[in-house]
Amino acid sequence: MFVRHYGNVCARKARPTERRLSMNVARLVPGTELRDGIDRILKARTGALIVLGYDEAVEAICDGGFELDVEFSATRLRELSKMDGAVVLSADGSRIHRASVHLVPDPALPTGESGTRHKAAERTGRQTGRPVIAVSRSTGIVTVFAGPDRRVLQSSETILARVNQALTTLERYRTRLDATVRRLTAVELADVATLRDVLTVLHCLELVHRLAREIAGDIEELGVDGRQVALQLAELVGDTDELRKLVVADYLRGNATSDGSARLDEDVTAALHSLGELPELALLESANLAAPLGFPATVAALDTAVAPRGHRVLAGLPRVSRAQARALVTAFGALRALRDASTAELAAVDGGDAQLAARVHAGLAGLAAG
Ligand code: 3AT
Ligand code: 3AT
Ligand code: MN
Repeated sequence: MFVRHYGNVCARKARPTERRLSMNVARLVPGTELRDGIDRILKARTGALIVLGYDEAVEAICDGGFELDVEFSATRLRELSKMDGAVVLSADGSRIHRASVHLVPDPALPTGESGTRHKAAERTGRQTGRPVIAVSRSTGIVTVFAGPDRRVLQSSETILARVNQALTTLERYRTRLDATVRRLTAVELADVATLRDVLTVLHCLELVHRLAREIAGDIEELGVDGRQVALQLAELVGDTDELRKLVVADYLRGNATSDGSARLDEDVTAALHSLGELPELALLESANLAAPLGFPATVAALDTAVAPRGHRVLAGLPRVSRAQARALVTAFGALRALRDASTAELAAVDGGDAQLAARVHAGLAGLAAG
């Protein structure tokens, strides 16, 4: 049974702690003053220890140094980092509070670091929960510590290389998706769609969706350096999020969803959520995508004949609004019925009129003709 297989895979699903630091990294992306300051420190090869936030918990472990309370600037940070010790900034990085501080965190706190700067950074991050940035003088590696998390800040070149590779993969997924969608339309109009056809499309959509989300995370980290790739991502993703909803709305099986009722939106959202929860490995077996749609997750069920409600095909027709498409699906219940309807029957639908009926009629006939 797939269910057991799925359960096993589930246990292995783990999010690396790296991702959880994204909030803090937002202040450090290229284009921000703080990142500019870090880049200058890297060029000057002085190394640095920077605490983001000056509250009682931080103050309690600050020894010596001097108070500044001046506005932050990249050059000031660089000059202050030439001295021994840490620089303490406000939480938003807009002010420099203290410099040349010796940090004295609880030595009992665990640390996997060996150098004194990095030990102090990790322990200070743990003790205060504040992000602490260690710029290594010897290796040029920038590490951010916060609470139990640790993350290495990557250069834009490194991230861009990864993003570009992922975009190439996404392009491949997208090409395959488009082909499977065309095939789905063809079998839908020929009344020969099977669950397999639907799941093949959903599988491609899920791959696109997941990879796109991963890329988006990287792009966020690129700050101003990510503008170009952000455009590329948007173009490749296109309207696939809408497409996911439409495919699920077309085939979701359940009592409340046989028409275009308001409950459908909730049920579609829930189904998409379940799809999103499937572990990466479960996606390899299309049958595993059946359960969120309300079908049995078995290989045998893949050959089940299915018929779409018509949401997706109607959405693809020119000048048919969402509301009109909804009303049509509610009235006819299935794409087949819509296609067999006369223009007079189509026009009689809520919010419909002769022009809309003619457009839908001609549109469906055109699609069926290929
Ligand atoms: P220099 O005059 O720069 O040699 P300093 O007193 O300014 O000495 P630094 O803060 O520059 O000292 O630290 C230099 C190195 O000394 C860094 C670290 O490897 C070592 N060090 C500093 N404090 C400790 C300590 N508490 N335990 C072990 N090693 C330490
Ligand atoms: P590098 O990779 O060499 O930059 P590290 O972790 O090996 O860092 P070091 O022992 O070489 O650290 O110390 C380098 C400097 O870090 C010395 C001092 O300016 C600063 N530093 C070390 N410990 C502290 C501390 N507890 N508070 C403030 N500054 C510190
Ligand atoms: Mn060192």
